[in-house]
Amino acid sequence: GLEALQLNRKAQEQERLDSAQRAKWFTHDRFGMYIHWGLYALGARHEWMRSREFLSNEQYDKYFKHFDPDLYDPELWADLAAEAGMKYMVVTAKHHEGFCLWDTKLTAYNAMNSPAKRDLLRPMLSAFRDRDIRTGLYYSLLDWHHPHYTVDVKHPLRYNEAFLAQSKERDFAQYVEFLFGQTKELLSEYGKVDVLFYDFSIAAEAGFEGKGKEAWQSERLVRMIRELQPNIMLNDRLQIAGDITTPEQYQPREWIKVNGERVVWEACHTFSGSWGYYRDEESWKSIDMLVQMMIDTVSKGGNLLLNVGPTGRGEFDERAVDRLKGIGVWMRRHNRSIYGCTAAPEEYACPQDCRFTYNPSTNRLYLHVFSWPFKHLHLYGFSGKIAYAQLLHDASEIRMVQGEQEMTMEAGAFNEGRAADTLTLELPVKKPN
Ligand code: FHN
Repeated sequence: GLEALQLNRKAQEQERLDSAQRAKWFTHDRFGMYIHWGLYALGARHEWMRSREFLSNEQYDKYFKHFDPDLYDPELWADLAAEAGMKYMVVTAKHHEGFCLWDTKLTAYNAMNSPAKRDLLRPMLSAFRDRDIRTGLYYSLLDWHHPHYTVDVKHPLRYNEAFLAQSKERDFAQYVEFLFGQTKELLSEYGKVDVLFYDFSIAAEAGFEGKGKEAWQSERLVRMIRELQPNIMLNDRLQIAGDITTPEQYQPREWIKVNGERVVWEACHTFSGSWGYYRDEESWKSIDMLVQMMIDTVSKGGNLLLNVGPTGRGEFDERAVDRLKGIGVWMRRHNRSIYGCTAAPEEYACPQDCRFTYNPSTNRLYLHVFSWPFKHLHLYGFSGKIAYAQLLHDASEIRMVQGEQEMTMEAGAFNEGRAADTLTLELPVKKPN
C-alpha cells in the first residue's frame, strides 16, 4: 500500500544518492581505456567473426588451441594507457565467444588450458593499478560456447539444423547460475574492481522466456554485486538502472537525460570500427578526431572509454600505439581541461566549431578551437557576458570587445596542441554550482 510505496521511494532516493557518491571519481577522471582481447584476436578479423562466419565449436577450437600470447606485456599496456592520460580501464574478462581470460573454476574454456597456461587477467589488473589506473571488467551476457546458453538470433549456429536438434535440452537457468558464479569469482578474487560492464542482453529478445532483466535475474544479480563490491560503477546493460548510461559508438548531441535528469554517461568508441583486433581494417580514426571526440564528450558532461584490441600475440599494434601517444601529446598540455571538467554553464553559448569544457571547482572555462589555424578567430555568439573575443594566433592577448566584464587568460594557457588549440580562460564570476 502507501507505506510500501513510500519505502520504495525512499530506497530509490537513497540509491540515487549512493550512485552520485560512487560516480565522483568517474566523472572526474573522464578518460578510460577499453580492452577487447580474446581468441578472436588470433582470428584478426573482428570479435564477432565466429557469429559472422557461423563457426562451430570444433572450427573455432583451433584459436583456443593456438592462443599463446608470447609477447604479452601488461606493464607496457599500462604504460601506454598512462601516457595517453587514461585514468581507468575496462577489459573483456569474457566476451561473447565464452573464452575466459582468468583462472575460472566454472569452465575449462579459459586461458589456463590454452597454450597461454596462465591467468592473463591478474597481472593486467595489477599492472594498471600500479600506475594508479582504476580497473574495470567487461562481462558478456551472451555466451556462444556455454552448453546451456540459449541459441539466440546471433548465435554462430543459429541455422545449423543438427546443432539446433541437439540443443533442445538447454537449460538457460543453469547458464544464469554460471553467470552468477563467474561474477562472484571476479568480484571476490581479483581485488577492488571499480567498473563492471555487462554487455547486452539479446537472449531476452530472442523469444527467450522472460524479457531482459527477468531472463538475467538482474535484480538478484545487482544485490549480489553490491554486497561484494558496494562502490563498483555498474553500467546499464542488465536492463535495470545502473550507475552509467552507455551509448555505443556515437556522440549524443547534448548531455544525455533520463526522465528529464542529466545522467552519468560514457561513450565507448574504437580506433577503427572493430573492438577486437582486425588486421585489415583501414578506417582508423586520426589523433585529431580522437582528441576532438574526447573534448566533445566532456563538453556534454560525459566520459570517453576508448578501445584497444590487442593482437593474438599480446601486443598493441603500432597504429594503436601511435594514437595513444598522439593523444598523450595533447593531454600533457591540456588535461586540466578534461579532468574534473564538465559542460559549461548553460548561459555560455559555444561558438561554431568550438567546444567548451568547464571546471566548476576552479571556475575555469576551456575554449577548444577545432577550426584553427584561422589567424584571427572572431568568436561570435558568446551569450550574456561576452559579446565578442578576438584570439590572436600567438595568444599574446585576448581582447574583449563590448564585453561587460573582462576575461583574464592564464599565462601560457594557449599553446599548440596537435588536434585542438585550447585556451584557458578564467571566468569573471563564480558560477553557482
Ligand atoms: O557486441 C558487442 C561488441 O562486440 C563490443 O563488445 C561492444 C563494446 O561495448 N558491445 C557490443 C555491441 O554493442
